[in-house]
Amino acid sequence: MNELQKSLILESSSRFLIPQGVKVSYGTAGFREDASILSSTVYRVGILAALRSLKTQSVIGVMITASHNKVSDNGVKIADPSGGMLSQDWEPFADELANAPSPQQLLQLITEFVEKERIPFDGVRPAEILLGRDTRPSGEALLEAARQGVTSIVGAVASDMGILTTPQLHWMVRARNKGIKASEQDYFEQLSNSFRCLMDLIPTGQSKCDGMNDKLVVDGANGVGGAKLQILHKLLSVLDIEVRNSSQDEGVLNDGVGADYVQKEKVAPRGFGSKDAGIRCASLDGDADRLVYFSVLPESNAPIDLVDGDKILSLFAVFIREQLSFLNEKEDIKNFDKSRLGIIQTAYANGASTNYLKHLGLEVNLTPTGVKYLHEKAADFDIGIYFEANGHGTILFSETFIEWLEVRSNKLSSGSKEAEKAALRLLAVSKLINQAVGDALSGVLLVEVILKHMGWSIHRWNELYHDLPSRQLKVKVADRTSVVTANAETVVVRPPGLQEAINAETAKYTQGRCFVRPSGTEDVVRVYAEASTQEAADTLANCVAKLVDQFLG
Ligand code: G16
Repeated sequence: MNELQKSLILESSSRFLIPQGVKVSYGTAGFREDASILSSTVYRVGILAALRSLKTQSVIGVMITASHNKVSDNGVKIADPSGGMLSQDWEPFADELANAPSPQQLLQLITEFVEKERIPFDGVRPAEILLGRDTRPSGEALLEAARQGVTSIVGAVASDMGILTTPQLHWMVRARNKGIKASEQDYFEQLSNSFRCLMDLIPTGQSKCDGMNDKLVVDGANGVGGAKLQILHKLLSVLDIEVRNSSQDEGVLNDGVGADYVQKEKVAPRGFGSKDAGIRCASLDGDADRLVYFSVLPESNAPIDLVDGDKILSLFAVFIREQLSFLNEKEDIKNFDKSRLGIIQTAYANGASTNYLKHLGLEVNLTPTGVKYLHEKAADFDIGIYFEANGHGTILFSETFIEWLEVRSNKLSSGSKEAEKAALRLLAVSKLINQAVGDALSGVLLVEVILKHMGWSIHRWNELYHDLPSRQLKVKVADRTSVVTANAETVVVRPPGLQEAINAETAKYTQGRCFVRPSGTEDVVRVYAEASTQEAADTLANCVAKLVDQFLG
């Protein structure tokens, strides 16, 4: 780095000093805090993104969002060249950078890192960063902080892509790096075109769901997703979608609405009630990277039948498996090896879903919470389907498998019609479902077309298996980082004795399962419990929450 570069960093970072006593950490999905203390963090992430862009010689994304968190929070996520989350080996640097106490120490850290990573500064393609934000009021100022961070690296270009869903920004980064058209309009066109293609491939006589109102009502969490879905909807005349709780409405972001609320509390979001009984409903989260479905029961307090991420995964798995079986019927495709289709879940996956998927003969893998872990594991397969129970997930297709499908779909046209259609369907799914990150908008379209393909109502879908009763709780503790877990978060290794106490409690319950882990997005320890009855799951969760409090309170 030359002297001009160094003085530029010193000068701009002096405008973004860290508030006294603030220490931030890179969590499950980047940095998240109360928005009022975040500008120095976001500014520094801007620098990091520009360095990452120079290192990879690719376009990088910075998304200002705190997703499912409350409206006064905000956060920042980085999209790597593939469109996925920032490579994990850069996370420690992100932590150090965000916490460097003074501009001089920040500069020293950057200088050392640039040398260690051999980040090229001269005679190379300049850094290029796409910036996006959700609808939070703090977003505009934080985006400006990110822009100033990016442009403190000489020659770096920051493009403000405006208000977007998180998955749209990840999609754009991926598209730009693949050299394909990457505007928001291109995103909508790719989704709507591949959706139409799948609709055209629905078997005749199957296009009406059995005994089901065809309308879908979507809760937009008062966030960015509702308005974007309305734009997408205009391109898709075949779908009957009503959006409620969109950002144009009066409600507060994620307050009594949204996928996180619906999935954790298992109740209808604001604006939904017994009048909606029997209608297929879905809920997005604040930045539209999560999706759950539900149907409201006729009782007056509007309880719901929840169709969570595990069931979306199961629906996708059934459909993909069916297409693979059509392909496998052809003699010349027998050279599939069995590991092509992989399923990825976390410990939050309902035990009944894991049993169901294994019963289908599928390979189920467990990773820690966080899309970054699930996505990485899914990339080991030709088709990797990953979902968290909270509704965050997608289907990844390997490049080689796509190429293989393209060749086969051409060859097959003279042979088996079913195999040809199956190849075309899989190709369309690979274009519809976001290959960069979980995306509620593409998820809605894929669920809708698969339900039509199967001729299934939401009730038929929900009957794939019956969830074991479960309960999730949050416990406020003095220092959540004192909980350390292992084995994909199923075992507590610190503080000593806590796991033994959890085991003793869990053993009292039929089909009991329980684990605890520190959240990476909120200042809490999360408790998850499962048992044969709701009462037992609630009691187990409450007892273990008390144990957490005793050990850490
Ligand atoms: C983020 C991550 C998800 C994770 C969720 C909760 O979601 O992307 O993978 O499941 O946080 O994480 P934790 O339990 O550590 O708080 P989002 O939708 O908030 O970005």
